[in-house]
Amino acid sequence: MIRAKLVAKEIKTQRCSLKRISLAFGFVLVLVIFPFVAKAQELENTILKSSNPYNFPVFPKELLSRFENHSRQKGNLNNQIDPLLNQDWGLADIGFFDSFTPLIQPVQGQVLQCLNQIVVAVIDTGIDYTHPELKNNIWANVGEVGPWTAKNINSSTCRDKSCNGIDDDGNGFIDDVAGWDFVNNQPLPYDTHGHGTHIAGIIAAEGANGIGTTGVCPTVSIMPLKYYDSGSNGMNNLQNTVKAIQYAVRMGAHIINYSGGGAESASAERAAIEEANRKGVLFVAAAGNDGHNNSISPYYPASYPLDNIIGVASINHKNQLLSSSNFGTPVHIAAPGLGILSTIPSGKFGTMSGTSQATAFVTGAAALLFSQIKNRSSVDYRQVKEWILEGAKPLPLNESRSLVSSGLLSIPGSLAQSIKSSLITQKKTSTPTVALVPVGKSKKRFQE
Ligand SMILES: [Ca+2]
Ligand SMILES: [Ca+2]
Ligand SMILES: [Ca+2]
Repeated sequence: MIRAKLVAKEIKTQRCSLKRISLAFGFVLVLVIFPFVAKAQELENTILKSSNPYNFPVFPKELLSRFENHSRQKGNLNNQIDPLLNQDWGLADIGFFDSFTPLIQPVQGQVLQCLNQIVVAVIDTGIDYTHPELKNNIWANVGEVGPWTAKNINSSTCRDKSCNGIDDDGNGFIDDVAGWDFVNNQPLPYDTHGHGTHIAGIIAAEGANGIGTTGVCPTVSIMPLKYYDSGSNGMNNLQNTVKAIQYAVRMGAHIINYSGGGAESASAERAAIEEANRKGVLFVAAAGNDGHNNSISPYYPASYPLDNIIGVASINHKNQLLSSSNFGTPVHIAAPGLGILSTIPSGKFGTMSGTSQATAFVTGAAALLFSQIKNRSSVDYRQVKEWILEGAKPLPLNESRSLVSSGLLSIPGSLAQSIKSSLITQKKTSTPTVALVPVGKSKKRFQE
């Protein structure tokens, strides 16, 4: 109750309306750019509706069977080219193809892998967990899976903890088998907006499966946490944000990706991120899409002075800051954020723009770096944040504005930092080799 009171107190400010405007602005960008979607590949994806009152899809059968087996076997690449990869200028810009991909022959004789044990909480509009690029990378709450039999065997058709209406792991959430929908307070965090699915794809779209594109860390686990709904008011969005952060920390996320925010701080939100800090959880946050200097006009949560936060600005394909992107020294790093191709609900692909997309690139890079650490129990986010910031590339100097405190996200740069540390595992192994169409030679050049 104290938490609700604290949150309510903060709501007296303009924070909440700003928070809504910020995300609404992102949605406008989506609408403007959505004609590109017509060029994108569409996939058949039959969605089975469950019996929940919101008519959200049930979890895919493959997902549930994987849960039941308690097996997280992933990374079995079927070695097919992802057909939209050459449209993904953001991956090329951050040097993804130079140093890490399960798809191409390693440049430096070593192959880096993303681990499904690394969990990234995506606190957003939900995720289309049925999307063929994402369904194999959805986090599993092992405390809510496994055989279950009702005392009266005829009283229920459910035979699994995921559907028994019981909070089997005692975390306060019933049947939260794959995250939680804080908007509707139920266990199917489905995305009816599109934003969260897009973010999840940038981080973890499955690689080398012959579909769409690939995420920066294509086998990492994504924990879907739905906090935002365009029909909800700002107070609810903020309260749901706090609950989602607390859930992510409690359930063992290593990284939290958050694209929302506003001009006013909220003590409950800050406290939740401080708790994440104490637990060693990295919090990657969008710098905001207002085009202002965060040194003068802070944007929260990105601007809380907590050392587990990485604030992210957005750039175009010329490495110039977007006019819509917030900037200034409280912002740590910049990443691609214009016309970014990724997954959208119902098995589709499309482009979206903003600091949200840039944030997801940094989160993917953090997941990649976490995956390389030999002994994660002795290393936390501080090391990963240091590698990312110290490995950044310089941004163009002709900008009149003070940009960000480090520079542009660079996968090779951050990996070079990590290798120096001797905390990572370097592997030499033979790997699948697939010829890619170099991004620079693609006829489908990105157009601003
Ligand atoms: Ca539970
Ligand atoms: Ca249950
Ligand atoms: Ca793919």
